[in-house]
Amino acid sequence: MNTTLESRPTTAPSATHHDALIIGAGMSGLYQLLRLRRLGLNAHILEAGSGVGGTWYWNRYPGARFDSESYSYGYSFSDEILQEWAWSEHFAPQPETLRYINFVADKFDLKRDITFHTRVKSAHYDAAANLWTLTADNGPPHTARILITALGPLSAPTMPRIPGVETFKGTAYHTANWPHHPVDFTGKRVAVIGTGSTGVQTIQEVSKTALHLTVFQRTPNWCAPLHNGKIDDETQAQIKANYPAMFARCQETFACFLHTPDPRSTFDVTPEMREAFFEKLYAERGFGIWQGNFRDILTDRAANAEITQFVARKIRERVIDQTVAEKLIPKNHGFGTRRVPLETKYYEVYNQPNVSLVDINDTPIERITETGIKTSDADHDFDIIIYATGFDAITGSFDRIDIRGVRGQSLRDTWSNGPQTFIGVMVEGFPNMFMLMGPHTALGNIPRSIEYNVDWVTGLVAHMQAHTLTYADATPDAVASWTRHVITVGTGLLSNEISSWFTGVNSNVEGKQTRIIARYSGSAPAYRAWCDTVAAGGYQEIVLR
Ligand code: NA7
Repeated sequence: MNTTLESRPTTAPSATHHDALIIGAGMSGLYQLLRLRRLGLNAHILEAGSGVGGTWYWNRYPGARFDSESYSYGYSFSDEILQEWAWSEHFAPQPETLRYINFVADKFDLKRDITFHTRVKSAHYDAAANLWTLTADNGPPHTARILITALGPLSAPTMPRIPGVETFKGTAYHTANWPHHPVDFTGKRVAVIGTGSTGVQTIQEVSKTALHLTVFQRTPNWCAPLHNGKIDDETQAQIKANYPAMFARCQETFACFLHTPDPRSTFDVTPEMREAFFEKLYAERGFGIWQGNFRDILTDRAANAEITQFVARKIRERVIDQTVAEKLIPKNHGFGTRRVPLETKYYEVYNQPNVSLVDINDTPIERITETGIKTSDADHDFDIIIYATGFDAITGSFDRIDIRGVRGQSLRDTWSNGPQTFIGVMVEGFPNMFMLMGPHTALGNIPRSIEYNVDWVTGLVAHMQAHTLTYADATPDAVASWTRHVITVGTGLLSNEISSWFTGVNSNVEGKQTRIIARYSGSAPAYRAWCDTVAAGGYQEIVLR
């Protein structure tokens, strides 16, 4: 192979060397591997798990499934895959998604360039050699000219900081570290802590078989019906025939979902029309009620109050015990300002005799004991405790690796007051490090954003190859201006005024109690336009040599 980016290490002679190293074999890492391989680079993935899939490899908890339509979530780059793979449900369950990702990896023979069971601990840039050296929890160090982080924005699970967590003598799981064997809840007393979208999916499923399920809720979320269903043969044929149009639509919408905001404002229509529109959305599949609602529901408080009151009414109608209903209705944030969990009979679960809800604002958890959970007013005994307590999102997976740049500075310190990036892909002083789904990128329907991100990085790497360039670093001005832009675009959004993983807050992580603008919250088309302009302009915002 003869590429300009090919490089021989001058340091760490015992290290394994590649042209490019990718951390993570999830959907972004796999596609990036394929694209770099097609450029002729010797690219390699280091992956902590025993298989591919990232999010879909780790999150095997009961009930885990897509909240975006399956066919809008898969890779779009290969017609062959699109025609050969058939999704069974509108919102596929996790085992099917994991099979799909394995199918793609096998189709392109990607696994031969992946080292599994290898969790990267450090990545240090050596300025003299212009190389990155990575060390992992096992095996030799690895060196490469190019480092791609494909870590995933939701891949650093966090346990609650509750005294006694380690003392419980029953079985305990975090949803993102779920075992690979089935867990039987029959006849078991089960606790679930956490009511984000993971908790909601888990609760629905566990409540079907558990002897008793107790849900420990700190903040209720505004959930909306998923309306999942099997895909029949006729619909399957239509989906396969319409892929180009469907992906074209995803490229046009705000967040790459099939749904995009209605052009009308909430108060452009009469109260009757508004109610009818909300009813229609509530009866439709997927994120329509969140992503396809009136265009001002996430920016105008009065507009937001309308949809919020509508969904609150629905909860009151669906839950029999009105004391429980009131506990399930969020009081500190409006509909859609945090990630909306999609549900299938979630609220009805609380009408079952084998389910109870503990509002830990009323009766706080004091500690985990050997036999269960002690709140301020009772000792609850359990056989199984499930922690659906979420992730140190967006920056957490970076913080867990000791990443150091040109001056030996750590990325963690560089971002101590919030991330600073150039288009969410580069950080000044960390040359040749490219982030996929890093902070400040447009997330939305993640695989759509991943494909764009990977294509953009691949374009830059190809440009470097073509011009015999071996060094790329964003200028301080480019980083400052993108970071300012991200903050400007995010200002005024109601979702940036409430703590959640969207705003980088995690009560279980030291130093993550202050809200930051962690995501690019403009539209995906606007994000792509900015990035396309950079490429078309010859990458002037990047020092290339
Ligand atoms: P989330 O959405 O961050 O939810 C975590 C939940 O766990 C949430 O209800 C938290 O309550 C709760 N939590 C966290 N720590 C504690 C402690 N210490 N005590 C009690 N309750 C706690 O994570 P998910 O995994 O559900 O979803 C993450 C994303 O993955 C999701 O949005 C999808 O995009 C995929 P809180 O709200 O902080 O009061």
